Amino acid sequence: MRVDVFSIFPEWFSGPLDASLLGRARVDGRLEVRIHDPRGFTTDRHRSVDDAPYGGGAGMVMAPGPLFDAVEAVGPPRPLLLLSAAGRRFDQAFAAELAAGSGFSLICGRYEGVDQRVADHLCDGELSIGDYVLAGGEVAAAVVIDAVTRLLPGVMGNEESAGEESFAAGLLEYPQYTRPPEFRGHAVPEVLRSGDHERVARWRRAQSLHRTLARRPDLLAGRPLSDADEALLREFPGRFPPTGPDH
Ligand code: JCQ
Repeated sequence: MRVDVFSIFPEWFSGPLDASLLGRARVDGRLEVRIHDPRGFTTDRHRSVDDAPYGGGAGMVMAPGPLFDAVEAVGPPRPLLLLSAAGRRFDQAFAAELAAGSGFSLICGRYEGVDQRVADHLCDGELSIGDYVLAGGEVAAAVVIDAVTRLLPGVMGNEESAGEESFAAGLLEYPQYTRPPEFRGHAVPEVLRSGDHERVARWRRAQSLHRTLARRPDLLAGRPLSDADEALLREFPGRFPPTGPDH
């Protein structure tokens, strides 16, 4: 998987891309990320990448020239996507689409925005990671690269987890526990220590369903539960437990 990123803060990526899963994927040759600085494609004495907005108003706008020049010089893999709160919402389905291809590219905006001609005549689309405003697209680019990379073949150490996730696709995860069996008076649910793997699997799915119904009913909207899932909720009627600090 090849990912090209256009950012005026290329040094920002050295931490996120070197650590943990992304760092290992790159060392293993499953992911290649190239960061390009549009400033390197400026021609003026001050190497400016931004300018005042036409029509007036506060702040600065990223100029089209350096971004067009950088993209045309590099020939990055497509689709080329602009990170922007005005874009199509990034989700797991789109992460899977990108992971199924051989590469994609991202443009990180900064300042008050990016000249509209970049979105209209250079990029293939605009991508949002959520309804909040970021100081720049770098954080959003790291989110997209992370979500795509963990879907690449051979990247996750545990290949089983991918299949388990698809079984529970569209539901929230069930709660996980590890040792000790009792911590500050709070016990691990008995079923998880029972050794009954079939019952554990049913309990986990019931917990995923309870959690999703309570916290993210929008994920189930329009799709009624199957008879089997209704039966699981009757077998394990406990609502997802309330959480809160002990103090
Ligand atoms: C992405 N949700 C929020 C920052 C300007 C396109 O112009 C700009 C883009 C950004 C970064 O993107 C976001 C964002 N998803 O803010 C400034």
